[in-house]
Amino acid sequence: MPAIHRGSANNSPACDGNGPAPSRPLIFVVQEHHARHLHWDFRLELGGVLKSWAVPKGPPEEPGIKRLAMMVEDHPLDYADFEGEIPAGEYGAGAVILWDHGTWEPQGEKPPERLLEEGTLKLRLHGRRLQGGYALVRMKKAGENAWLLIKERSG
Ligand SMILES: [Mn+2]
Repeated sequence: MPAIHRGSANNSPACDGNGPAPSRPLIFVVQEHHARHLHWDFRLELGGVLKSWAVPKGPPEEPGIKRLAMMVEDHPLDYADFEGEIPAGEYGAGAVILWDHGTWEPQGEKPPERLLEEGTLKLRLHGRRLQGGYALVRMKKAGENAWLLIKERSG
């Protein structure tokens, strides 16, 4: 078993137990998905996966607008640059178009994983289309998976 060094010469930030944070910015993508019902898949890199929401009307671009966002299963990170045709007969069959991509920053003092568990995550997006302050807020009365994706008025 390898020794774990905790010497005082180690000035790196305290480990929070969630593994090392990536040394590059976190990525986000939005994929326009022409499945049986057109929707946009909003995906945020977090904890080595893409946390994912299906947004039937697309992510808001104007301040103050809220859109229903249904949380779906995590996707692997390497799905972030997928574009193309999901074959007929497979789940989600139809064209997938990369609608936006960029980086994002969680806001707030607590780890973003915890904020998601609690049901309110504020973030800043740096994409080609989506820019500035957003919030993801779980709708408690509408079922476990229903969230709102909100473009905030300030920034
Ligand atoms: Mn989809």
